[in-house]
Amino acid sequence: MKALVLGFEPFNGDVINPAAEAVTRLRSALGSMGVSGGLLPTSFARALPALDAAIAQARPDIVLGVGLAGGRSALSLERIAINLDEASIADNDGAVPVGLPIVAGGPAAYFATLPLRAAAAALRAAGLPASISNTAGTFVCNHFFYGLMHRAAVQGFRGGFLHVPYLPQQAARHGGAPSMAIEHIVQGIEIVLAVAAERREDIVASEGAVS
Ligand code: PCA
Repeated sequence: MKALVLGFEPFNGDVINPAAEAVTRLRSALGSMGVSGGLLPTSFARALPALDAAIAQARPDIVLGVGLAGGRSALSLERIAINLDEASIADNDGAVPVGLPIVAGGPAAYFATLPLRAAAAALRAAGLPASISNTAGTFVCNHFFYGLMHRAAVQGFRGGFLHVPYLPQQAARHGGAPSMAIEHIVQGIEIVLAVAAERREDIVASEGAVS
């Protein structure tokens, strides 16, 4: 079993992104699962080509994208990626796409194929705030997540996306915003991977069956 974890670089003028910080701190193996990490440009044009290059190199069974959702208080397991780019800020190339499909003629949405409820339960059992989110937004993270699941459906690997809170040093600049220490974000990613290595997705087939 091989996992590939890709984290987004800083964006919107910030100099740090907890997602990028976390992927460089992951252990290279979790039990029998090999883990490789990589960075993603926060760019509508370049994020999916970077994904393709990383997949070609790592040949993963599981791909987890990680991005910042500033303002959220918990590790957010994203359930659904939608076929829409609708930016309200510029990406790192200055692009602000509005009302555009990600894959013309593609399905409206894809579900993550990781065991989200089991992962959320495991995160909470470890003392980490966690929730399942039903929107990854319509910026670069959703764009990447949709492209990831489109590829997963064709290529046969499993995929998902985790949004993480601000780091404390970022929250200090955004008065009152919630934050999470980098150690806890890293621990959370590793828990999600470990649960995903053990069990299949929990939508449809085993609805409600997390034990
Ligand atoms: N978060 C943004 C893009 C990059 C990132 O880390 C998002 O949620 O779309």
